[in-house]
Amino acid sequence: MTDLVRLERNEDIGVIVIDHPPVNALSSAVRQGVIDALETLANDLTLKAGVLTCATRTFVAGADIREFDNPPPGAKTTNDVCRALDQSPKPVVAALFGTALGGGLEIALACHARVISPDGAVGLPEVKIGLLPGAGGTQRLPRLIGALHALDIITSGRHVPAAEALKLGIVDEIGTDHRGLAINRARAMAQTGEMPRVRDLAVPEMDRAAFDKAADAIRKKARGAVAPGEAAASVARALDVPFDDAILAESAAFHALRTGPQSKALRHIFMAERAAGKLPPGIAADTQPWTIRSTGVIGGGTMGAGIAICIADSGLPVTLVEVSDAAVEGARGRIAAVYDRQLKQGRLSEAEHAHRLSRIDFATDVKALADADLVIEAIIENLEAKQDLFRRLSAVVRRDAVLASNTSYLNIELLADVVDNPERVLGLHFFSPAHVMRLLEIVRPKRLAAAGLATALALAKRIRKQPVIAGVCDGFIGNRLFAHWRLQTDFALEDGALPHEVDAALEAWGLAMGPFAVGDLSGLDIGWSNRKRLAPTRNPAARYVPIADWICELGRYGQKTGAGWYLHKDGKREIDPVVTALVEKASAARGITRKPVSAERIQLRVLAAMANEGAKILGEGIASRPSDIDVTLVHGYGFPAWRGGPMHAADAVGLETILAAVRDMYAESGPGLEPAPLLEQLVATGQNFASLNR
Ligand code: 3H9
Repeated sequence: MTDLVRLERNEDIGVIVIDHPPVNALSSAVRQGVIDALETLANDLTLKAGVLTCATRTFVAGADIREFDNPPPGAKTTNDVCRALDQSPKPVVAALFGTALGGGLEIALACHARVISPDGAVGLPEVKIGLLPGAGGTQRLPRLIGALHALDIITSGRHVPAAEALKLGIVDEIGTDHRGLAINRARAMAQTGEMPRVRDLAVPEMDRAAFDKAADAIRKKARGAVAPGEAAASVARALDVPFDDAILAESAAFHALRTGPQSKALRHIFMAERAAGKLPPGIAADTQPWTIRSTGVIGGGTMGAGIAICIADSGLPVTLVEVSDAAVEGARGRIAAVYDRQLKQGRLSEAEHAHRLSRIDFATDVKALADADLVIEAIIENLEAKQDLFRRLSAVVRRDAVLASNTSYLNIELLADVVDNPERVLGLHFFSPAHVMRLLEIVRPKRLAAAGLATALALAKRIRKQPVIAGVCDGFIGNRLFAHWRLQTDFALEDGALPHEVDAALEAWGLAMGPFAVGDLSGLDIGWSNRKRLAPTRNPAARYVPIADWICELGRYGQKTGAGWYLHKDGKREIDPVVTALVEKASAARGITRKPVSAERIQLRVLAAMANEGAKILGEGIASRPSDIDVTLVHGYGFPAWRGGPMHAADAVGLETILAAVRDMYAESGPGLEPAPLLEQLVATGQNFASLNR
């Protein structure tokens, strides 16, 4: 046995305890330890049966992700652990609690029975890191609960709560004393000689056509991600191939995914998410956050209402302040609409619906926030208006109350300037819809106290957001990169592509929806006014169509008619011929012949422009590490997670290629696209962005 696994004795039952904090990941040493403990259990005549459980806060949360890049040679595999359980001469019962995930659930499925604590959950989340369950999960789960349920759990990667796990038959019993229950069950099984092995069960009868249809739908929904389709194919083998052959095929598929680019990118995002949630270098890791018990939100528009919902969902009370009774009613209606929909969809119980609504109070005077520990403003995006509000707030709230702005662009230093005690002022930039989008940019003015930053990180965790810390600049991390992304898609139109071709190129690359289709949804008129703000800065001496002209024309057309780029027919979109006609008219008026632009060029230029701006953001210290930029774009802007974010994707393409594309774009378009000094330096020294992650 290793230090990480011990065998405790409860009379005639051997309790194997994995003790590998923080989440009891199945590292090679743990796998060896469990195999050794099973051998001791088998050989010890005083022991009649075994229990497999863990110390600390959770059952095994999966294989150790940190070993995936360089697996220790010759180490025992998780399949070896499952095989040892299958071959055990004595029954072994898994005592689950916390989250039994991935390889953790797989070893539990190889046990002879499973019990779970009421607040526990199980799951096979491997697809989320670009893998499939590689230790029998795709074979044992269908045998236990049927192939259709297994397909859902494995390809969604969702956590299955204890009660559902019992209903489905993944576990045999629920109880608060999971260890005691498992010991009793193991003893009873030893007495009856009952030792059911999941591998020996036949997959329950099912409608094969329904399964194939579901598997097809999963492949289509994956948008370029390979793991869900591979996982579905592996589950299908449970229906078609003998167990041992299917296990070999599952293992081969797992290793192919593990060494492939998508899983590497998704593992990078997994680690990046956790790094982004920690205090940055230069701040003591043990800095204590201030306590947040009561909160206020000012402004009850779409953003303010969404933010209030996030806070109420987390169990904290919130007072929402609006300017008038009528505006309060508007905010109340927006919030009720969200909760009513969740109730109707069965995502909230009647009681929870009432609780959440009861946590939100409304007021029309900021004086209602006199006792708040944290206030987030979400009023109009206007510096003077926000400064005026912060001045008024400063006179009302406690001196130690945190004051946050939800601005997406404005200089938060200028808000800190107008309040008493500027060390408590910061940005909390939520994304729309705030109660859905996971990203929270925490914007850190220079004077912000370390404890203020710790408070923002603690709040993010509490309201289940993915935090990323950004410095103060126009657009912070996300919008600054996004502006470059959008600019390149506009330039692609000038170069000769049509909106649907740009959308298709980026959707083929993995984006959920191309930028013009997104504009279509938000309305061409809105797209138009945004674009005026981000007016293309292309070199006026260049030979291109000043795109703003015809975009404005289209904007006017959209405003007049409510039309977009596309016509929507039978769920399919088709470019509106008016759009093509306008583009051609604008080009002809300038004597320009439009030429096709390849999808590859659009994809490379969009990526290169983002990576270049990302390098500038790093050089200026706005982001602490490239991986923070990746997390921002993945969680706030629909960048495909399986590409690992723009900085990881740029590394994958090769920084030399990226820099060459940036130089070309700069030559054509001029200011704004200067190659970033950091990018040039990385290329010159043969390094990549990953080398800067810490
Ligand atoms: C797998 O099992 C393959 C199998 O099929 C076998 C095939 C042969 N490994 O998230 P947290 C660390 S694939 C290593 O902040 P929470 C994490 O990095 C795996 N480390 O806590 C962090 O470290 P640090 C399938 C791991 O309470 C610390 O634990 N399993 C692993 O918010 C705390 O994590 C998964 O994909 C790991 N597997 O959430 C599950 N997991 O403190 C992935 C966590 O240094 N894990 N760490 O930053 C999770 O979903 C969440 O971490 C969990 C806890 C829900 C468990």
